[in-house]
Amino acid sequence: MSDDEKPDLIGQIKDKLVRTKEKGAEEGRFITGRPDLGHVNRLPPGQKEVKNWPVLDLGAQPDVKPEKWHLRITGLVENPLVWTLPQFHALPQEEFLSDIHCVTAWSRFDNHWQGVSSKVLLDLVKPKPEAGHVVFHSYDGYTTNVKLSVFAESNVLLVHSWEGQPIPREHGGPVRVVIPDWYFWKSAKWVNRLDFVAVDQPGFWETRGYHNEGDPWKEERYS
Ligand SMILES: Nc1nc2c(c(=O)[nH]1)N[C@H]1C(S)=C(S)[C@@H](COP(=O)(O)O)O[C@H]1N2
Ligand SMILES: [Mo]
Repeated sequence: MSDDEKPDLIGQIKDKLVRTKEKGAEEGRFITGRPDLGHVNRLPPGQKEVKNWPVLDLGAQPDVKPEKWHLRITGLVENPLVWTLPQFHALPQEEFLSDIHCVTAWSRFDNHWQGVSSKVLLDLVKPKPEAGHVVFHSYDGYTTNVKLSVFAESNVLLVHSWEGQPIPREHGGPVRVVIPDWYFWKSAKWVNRLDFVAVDQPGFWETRGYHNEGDPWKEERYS
């Protein structure tokens, strides 16, 4: 290749760089967690980035057959309901990229989730004014609690897919919760009931020494 065929090389590289940054900006629309921190520091204090996805749970991974799965919404709501998996898939779907921060000090960036947003759920069930907290109940007996305001964040999803594939059983399939702004113990796997309550009910780990909230940026690990 002669030199006059290359004068555009820098231009091409610049174009590519711009396209990459544009793509990043587009993808950034899906990162509603902390976009402001996206490129500055996405690793909360005391965390290490991992590329794999560790499995953590109480040891028993329930085998919830898709045709048996259901989600019940109970407690202080105008419209209590039960969803089967086909009904859940028929709801408006959303995709998000978000980071996982586990209290055991690993973080995994840019997980691509698909599922139903908490907003869609809240619009349908309509929490009563007294409802201040949500307690997640799972098929393995696990429970965890968040304030209703935390559940209502726009990046909170009930997910059925990760990286375009159904969530594997060990990671909480058919459906798990993802609350990206909190440590991952708040993201219930194998979820089967959301209970809206007036008085906070600390869950499995919250009654065993974990913090009641769990903001990784404040290192709310243990209480
Ligand atoms: N149902 C259920 N959900 C759960 C747990 C559990 O034991 N049971 N463990 C929690 C904890 S402590 C963590 S760190 C994450 C781990 O999710 P992962 O195994 O998909 O990484 O799930 C959370 N959700
Ligand atoms: Mo955890």
